[in-house]
Amino acid sequence: MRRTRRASHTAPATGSLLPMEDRVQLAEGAVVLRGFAADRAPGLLARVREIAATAPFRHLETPGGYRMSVAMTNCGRAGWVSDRRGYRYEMLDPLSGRPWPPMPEEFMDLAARAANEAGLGGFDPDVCLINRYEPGARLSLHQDRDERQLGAPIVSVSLGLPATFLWGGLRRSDRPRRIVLSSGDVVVWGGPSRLVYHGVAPLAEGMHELTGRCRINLTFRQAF
Ligand code: MD3
Ligand code: FE
Repeated sequence: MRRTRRASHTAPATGSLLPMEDRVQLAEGAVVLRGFAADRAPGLLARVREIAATAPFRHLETPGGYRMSVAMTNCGRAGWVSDRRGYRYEMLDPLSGRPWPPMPEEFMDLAARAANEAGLGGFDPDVCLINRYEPGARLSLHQDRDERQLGAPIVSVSLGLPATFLWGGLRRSDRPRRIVLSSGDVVVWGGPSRLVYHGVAPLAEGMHELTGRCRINLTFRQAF
């Protein structure tokens, strides 16, 4: 049933400057803001490069012993990590033993404005997980439930090469819908959509003027 429902357009929150056709409601609590971060993309990517100079992108190991094809780093109060012992948030970067780089002002500002635009005020993320996809990299279906604040939304920002996002239901067996996310697209996942299974199909080969041969995804979370 869920997967046959069509995306619809919703009325913007008061004060919205976003045209109606650029706001697509996928489900209750899940809103795509097409191009919301497009004009800010170069600045955001400059901050990503600075973060990665201190906390480099790395391919984490899953608890089952596989190397993730997506490379990851973090900024903010803590960072999401995976290794043979499991998934968790860590205050210190295991590579350096030092705190993760602080969350840049531009990141906080964008995440809060996007949540507001989706009608969810008061979003106060403390973690930003940064994913880097090169052609072939993928993320298999999963739920994000390592955060203590499951009532808070997750805000995701896509930069660089487009990706096919897989968006399932509350059970792993629910067949996912496919949605292309392009550079500058922002998605807010809150309410009942917060715990849906989701993933990313293998990234197609390509070249983007801002990132070259890769896609960067920022996910803002309230983990504590
Ligand atoms: C829906 N990242 O980092 S962003 C992740 O494109 C992750 O890198 C993907 O899934 C990426 O965990 C997808 C969109 C997204 C992120 C988190 C969600 C959708 C979500 C959490 C709950 C529901
Ligand atoms: Fe996720």
